[in-house]
Amino acid sequence: MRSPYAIYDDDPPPGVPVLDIDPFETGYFNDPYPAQQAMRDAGPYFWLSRYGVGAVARHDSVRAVLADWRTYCSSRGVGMEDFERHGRFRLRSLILEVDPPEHDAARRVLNRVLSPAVLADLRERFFAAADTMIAELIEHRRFDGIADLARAYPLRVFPDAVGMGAENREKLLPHADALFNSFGPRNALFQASTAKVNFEWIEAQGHRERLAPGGLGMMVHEAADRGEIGHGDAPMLVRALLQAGLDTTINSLAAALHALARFPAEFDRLRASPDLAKNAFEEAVRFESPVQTFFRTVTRPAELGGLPVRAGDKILMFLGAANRDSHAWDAPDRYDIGRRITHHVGFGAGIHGCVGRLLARMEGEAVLTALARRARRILLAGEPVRHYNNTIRSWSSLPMELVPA
Ligand code: HEM
Ligand code: OVM
Repeated sequence: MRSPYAIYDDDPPPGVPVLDIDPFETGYFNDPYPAQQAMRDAGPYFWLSRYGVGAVARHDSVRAVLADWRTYCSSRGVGMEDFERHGRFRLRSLILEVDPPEHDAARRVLNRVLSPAVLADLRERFFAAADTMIAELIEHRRFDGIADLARAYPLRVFPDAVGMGAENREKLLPHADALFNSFGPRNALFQASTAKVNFEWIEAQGHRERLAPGGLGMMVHEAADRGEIGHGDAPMLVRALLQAGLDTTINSLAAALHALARFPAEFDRLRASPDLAKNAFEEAVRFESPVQTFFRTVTRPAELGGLPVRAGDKILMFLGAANRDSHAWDAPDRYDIGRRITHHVGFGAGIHGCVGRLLARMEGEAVLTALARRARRILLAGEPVRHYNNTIRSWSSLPMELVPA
């Protein structure tokens, strides 16, 4: 069956298995795991007939696509739409939606702006804010893991780190929701979320006069002063930080809280060794894969696991399915904070692999370290409520209780 939101009607190349799964509807979001197993079982490459696009879900296939940017490009968009055939939803990202050589300069600048040396200066503030927030929540005992922690903590530290003005920070959230919906089909989720936002607002937040001195945003402008990127490019790279840096960390913190509550033995391990906080966060990114999918566009004929790949086709990469592939992990459906997880693809991989991952990990380490020190138990105190998004695996509510240590 074709989706009413399909924008391609191509048949698959010969021999490529066909699946009738819709990975952008609420039934899938509620429980994607059986469908992800079927996708991995189908083969190294398969076709999603509802949308007329190719897809990869096995760990080795997803890594192969991520590693080969010449064949699987980003410059025609990393959502379902092909920039060469369709209108564009917003101004092109100068880092996410470009290939080398255009990608190189922007990436070099953001690598430096989000480098260990820069983040070291933010570390104390990030850890102090997390500790204060957890101490307050423990006094309340019961709270909402999303509104009061997973969302509140990044909103407290991240816009400050970028140097954004004090007003309207919460407006970043509906903008991120709309953007991450826009990578999928133009379905009801997309329509409802984009009706609420105006992308000129977030573009304006990247302008120099809005940014505080010493922040990550101003560092992007200073790189333009040194000629490393054009002056016109700086606001757009600040936009990239604001668009990519909040919803992702919110939902990975949510994933970590949910997993630690569901796997109490893992929380006990974390309490016994708070230095596992960093790995516990990383494992939550593997386990839940807050960024579930991105597309690529095929630039030239190729093959994946012996199956033919046709130039011009779109390919959907299931990062979440790859992160639970039993060929890559022992007991992939187990949240295990001691696991060696260097090969997960929750942050992508290759030239577009997440440039903000050190900052994300610092937030995760700060929150989980504070929890490990101050809480004896972390419990679900009610039914979690999902928030649906075409790209992000998300919660709108996570009722929790913290028992003091
Ligand atoms: C790229 C996930 C946090 C900024 C990516 C990609 C993924 C990802 C999967 C690859 C996109 C692709 O291959 O097309 C995540 C997750 C995060 C996170 C799961 C939180 C746990 C952040 C933060 C920032 C950020 C905090 C900014 C401070 C970016 C940017 C790119 C990117 C700018 C594009 C990089 C490029 O194209 O070279 N992220 N991200 N991300 N991320 Fe993150
Ligand atoms: C960007 C951007 C936006 C959203 C996500 C992202 C995960 C990058 O505007 O460059 O990477």
